[in-house]
Amino acid sequence: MNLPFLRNRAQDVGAGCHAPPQTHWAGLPQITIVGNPNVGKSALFNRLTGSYVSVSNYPGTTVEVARGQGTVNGQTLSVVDTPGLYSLMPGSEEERVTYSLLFDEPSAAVIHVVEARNLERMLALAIPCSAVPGSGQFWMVF
Ligand SMILES: Nc1nc2c(ncn2[C@@H]2O[C@H](COP(=O)(O)OP(=O)(O)OP(=O)(O)O)[C@@H](O)[C@H]2O)c(=O)[nH]1
Ligand SMILES: [Mg+2]
Repeated sequence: MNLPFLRNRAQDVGAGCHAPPQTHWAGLPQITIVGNPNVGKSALFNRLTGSYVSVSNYPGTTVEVARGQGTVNGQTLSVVDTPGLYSLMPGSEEERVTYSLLFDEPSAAVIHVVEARNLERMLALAIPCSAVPGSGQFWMVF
């Protein structure tokens, strides 16, 4: 995962790499990380925030929202990691958590993490996620 335009806040301010990521960073523009289960959302979250949430090669690792703070192009942002989902028609509790967050908390940017090997399956989520009402930019990260 190569994101040269992103700087880790841990490098900026010396935040602890194991700081709990649950604080709500009220008032900051929010970027919300979404995608299918097991595609690397939490790995990206950890990279952006310098926090640590569980990463494992097993779908359904993240079952609740994690929040942290990161810096993108010099701007401090609230970064949110979400449970994986297959569609915006929630069928499980984890999917409902992500669905509610997307619609209840408009994001400055939604980051859709996709696995390049399974693009066709991943892209089914891209169109609805890029069109969430109230959200700003839509980025896709491979
Ligand atoms: N090859 C490769 N593997 C990665 C990358 N990022 C994460 N992984 C691996 O992908 C697996 C899933 O990573 P997670 O970050 O837990 O994925 P997730 O999307 O948060 O998964 P859920 O919380 O279960 O939805 C782990 O085994 C990671 O080590 C990447 O950029 N490249
Ligand atoms: Mg996860």
